Amino acid sequence: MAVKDTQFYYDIISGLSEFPKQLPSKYFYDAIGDKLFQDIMNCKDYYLTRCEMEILELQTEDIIASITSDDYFELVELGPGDGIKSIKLLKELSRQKADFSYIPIDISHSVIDNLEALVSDTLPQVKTSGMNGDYFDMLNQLRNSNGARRVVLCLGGNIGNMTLTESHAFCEKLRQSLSQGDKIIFGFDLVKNPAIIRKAYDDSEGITRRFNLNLLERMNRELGSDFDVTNFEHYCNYDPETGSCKSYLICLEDLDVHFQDTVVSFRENEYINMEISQKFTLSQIEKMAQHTGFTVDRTFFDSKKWYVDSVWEAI
Ligand code: AVI
Repeated sequence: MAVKDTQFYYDIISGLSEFPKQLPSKYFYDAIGDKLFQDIMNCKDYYLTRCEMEILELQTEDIIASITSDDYFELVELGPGDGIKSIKLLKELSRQKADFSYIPIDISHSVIDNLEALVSDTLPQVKTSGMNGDYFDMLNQLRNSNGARRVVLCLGGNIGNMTLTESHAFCEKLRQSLSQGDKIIFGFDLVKNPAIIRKAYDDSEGITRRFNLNLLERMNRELGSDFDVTNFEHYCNYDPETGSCKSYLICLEDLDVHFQDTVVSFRENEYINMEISQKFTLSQIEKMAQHTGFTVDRTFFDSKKWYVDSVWEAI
């Protein structure tokens, strides 16, 4: 397929034609971006992963108790990543001999293949069948297949990468794909000291900076553009009034970037909107559940109360 006919090219050119310019953060994750994101998760300034791991490790039994009953259920994970978090729940479920199947859903074939291999190596007794594609298409397919009760995992704080309006719409759509009594476990990063949040997205090792710049390099690799990344600087700002942490790339001088015959012009100090990482209060979480057809069953905090895994039930 010609580069110009790809969704990637279309989304990039559309985003760079807007004012202010923006790039969809889902494109951060090529092979290099995946590796950089792993490094972010392991770096000392990025606390989200450690907080959620602590919750899943220390409160596994209570979490499992909040989602299981005697009936068979499907544990559906949206965007499972390397599965390292969900494996903790799978281990406990299988220790308790729970009657369930694990269904990870991701747009990426390699994520699903790797995860299926990992689960069959470490927990061969867990019935796993991954699905490739759009979350909602796959959830609707499942709903129409056997009517089993469903527990959906949305871990990692990924919901924060949407604006509040988008996350609200996402939860409404999720509710439409579920049935009464189905559950979700949502990971939310909470509001906290602004300096701690800002540091997580502007880490002292410069990994997040490289993660953002990698998207420009990815465009050069895959779309044949000629970004000189030394002309761009990573900038991030956390606004305690709105709870949103936004990252930008700032262009340091007037310049033209070529995508074959298409030219995108940048002015000195012009910014590209790269990513939003929304932080939540407990009452925002409660209201979002209420307004989208759910009730909050349980809230599991880490020891610092920086992050929650919130268990919702569809009503
Ligand atoms: C995937 N997501 C929850 C991360 C976050 O915290 O917003 C993505 C990220 N971007 C920069 N650092 C981490």
